[in-house]
Amino acid sequence: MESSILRVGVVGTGAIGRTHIERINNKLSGAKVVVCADKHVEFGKKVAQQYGLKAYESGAAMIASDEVDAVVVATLDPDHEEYVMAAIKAGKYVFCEKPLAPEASACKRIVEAEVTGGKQLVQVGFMRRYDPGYRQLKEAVKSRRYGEPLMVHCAHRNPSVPDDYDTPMAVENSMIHEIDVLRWLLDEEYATAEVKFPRKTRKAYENLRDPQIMILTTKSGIYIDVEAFVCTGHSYDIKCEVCCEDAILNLPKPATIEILENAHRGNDIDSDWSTRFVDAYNIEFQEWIDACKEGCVKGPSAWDGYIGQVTAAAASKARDEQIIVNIEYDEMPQFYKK
Ligand code: ISE
Repeated sequence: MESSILRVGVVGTGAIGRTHIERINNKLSGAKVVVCADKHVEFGKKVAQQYGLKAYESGAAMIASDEVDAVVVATLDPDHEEYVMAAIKAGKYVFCEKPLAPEASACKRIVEAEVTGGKQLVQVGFMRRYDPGYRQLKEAVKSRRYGEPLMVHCAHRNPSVPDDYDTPMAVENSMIHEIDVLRWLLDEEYATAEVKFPRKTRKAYENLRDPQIMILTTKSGIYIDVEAFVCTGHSYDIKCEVCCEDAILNLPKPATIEILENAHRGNDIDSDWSTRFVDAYNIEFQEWIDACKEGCVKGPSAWDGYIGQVTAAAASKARDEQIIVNIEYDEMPQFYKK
């Protein structure tokens, strides 16, 4: 496998699926998307034609086919489980967009199927772990050169969100990124979750409480606050400040030129996540391709996907009942211990 091309099948050809097809086929090395499938069969066929791929009418048939070495799942969230399970059954590496599945119980079924199958095959698309800035931050925290981390202050601000985005999605669709990346950054499990509602912005839809603040604590007592403000109307802005005993560590902003015009000094900033995290996506997929060819999974595992959903469920309960929820995880199977 090492020198040959990894043949990838993509199931789910919506916007994110198509960016993954373009990325793998035009920017990265060592793999090619050769086939695709979509529940909306005619749409899938159109996408296949546009990118010069073979279309399958069924995702399951595509995954089982000899034409595919590895699978990317980019369908709607409720369909992730079905296709990830099919890939495990076929013994193929599978990259599944976040979340692994909307319910923690479905993530648990995936974990159990993978453990029973005896080989780690699943990677979850938590791309922030690949952002060069978060990687620098992790190195700095891990070195303990600045003392123990005590508090983390984060912001997750979107200029706007689609009109089906509602109150639960702030945790389940947006802050799920912080839930994963902070656990990885601090190398610790969470203990409690709480969600507060500040005054609602006039820009939010009726079904959306915006902004929200999620408060997490870790087992060692680190205190984390994450502001999700998804209808700012002006910018995409991601912040992460780690207060350690001896220094404050800040997530670097992507570098852009400084512009002086009309008696104003400023910098262009990203207007959404697809440009802000483009390097993270490229690095994530290149490392996934390389690992598949080496015969292993190095990125966020099915277990990380399960932990993310258990934490999100606790934060959702905390939000709905306006209480502090203790977070309980199952014991990590030996299989995932590195
Ligand atoms: C979106 O689904 C993403 O995954 C983006 O990374 C995130 O910033 C945004 O808030 C979500 O809606």
